[in-house]
Amino acid sequence: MDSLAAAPGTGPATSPLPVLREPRPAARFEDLPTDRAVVMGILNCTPDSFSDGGEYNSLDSAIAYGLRMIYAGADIIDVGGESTRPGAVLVDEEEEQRRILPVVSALAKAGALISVDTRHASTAALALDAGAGLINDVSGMSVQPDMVALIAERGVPYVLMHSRGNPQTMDALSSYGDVVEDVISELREVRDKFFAAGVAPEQLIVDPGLGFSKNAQQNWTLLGNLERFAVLGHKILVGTSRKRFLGSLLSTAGKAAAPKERDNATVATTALAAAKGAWGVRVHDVAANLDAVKVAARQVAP
Ligand code: PMM
Repeated sequence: MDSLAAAPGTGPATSPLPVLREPRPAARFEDLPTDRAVVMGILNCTPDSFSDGGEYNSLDSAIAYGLRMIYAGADIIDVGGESTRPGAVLVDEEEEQRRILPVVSALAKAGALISVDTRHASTAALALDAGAGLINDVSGMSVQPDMVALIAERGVPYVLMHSRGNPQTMDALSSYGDVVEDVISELREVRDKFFAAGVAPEQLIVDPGLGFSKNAQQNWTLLGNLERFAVLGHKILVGTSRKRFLGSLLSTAGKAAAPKERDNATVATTALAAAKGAWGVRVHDVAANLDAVKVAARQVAP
């Protein structure tokens, strides 16, 4: 993805990564910190993210970038193989799996807690087999029944993000009465499908899905009312990192700020979200956002 293409350390690998001789048990969801919000680092394994000419180098670069985020303090690495940007072309499941499974496997063997950003139950199942610890699904209202069944069967944590339609149709689906109430009630509707399949409440993490079938003002309203999502009774995850609504906020002479120019504003939204009780934030710049959640934890601590 373009937002990662020029990130530090993602250039061509000069030599392959060494073989990991002593795999470690992957970190467990149960052991995540509870005294501050959790930081989920974004690892988009789409061709334009690590395009350095060679398949092998792309894989190595993705793994190396994941390791860098672990060194920077990420609690979870969120690995995705399909761009979910508005208008993005959907990829088939085989291609998605080819992109992400070696990365999931390598980072899990290095001891990382991995979530997999996928709308496909087949990819989710293979990723869990490869060592992933949770599934992050942006399908929202369009969640597939086989995904619901898989989460019930495997008993793993699952991020239920609000969205309408798919990346190609979602921008046209942003008509709400009260955006906060509507998103909460639609999340409840989908959540109940998981309950009906036997998923336990503590397995579910809800996410308002900023930028997914929402315009800029709706994103700000959702962020400003994040604490109201507590009514659902689940952990709350938020993704603001480098999103378009930050680009338009930071416009210069009518031109939106580029994705990589949105990191400082992302840190500010992270602090706001964490102070409003978010369980976790999904971000590109791990180190800076980790600082922000630490600051926010001091604001809300007794
Ligand atoms: N945003 C994107 C992708 N996956 N998952 C969750 N849970 N929440 C989000 O807000 C979210 C997501 C799109 O952002 P990207 O293109 O920068 O990855």
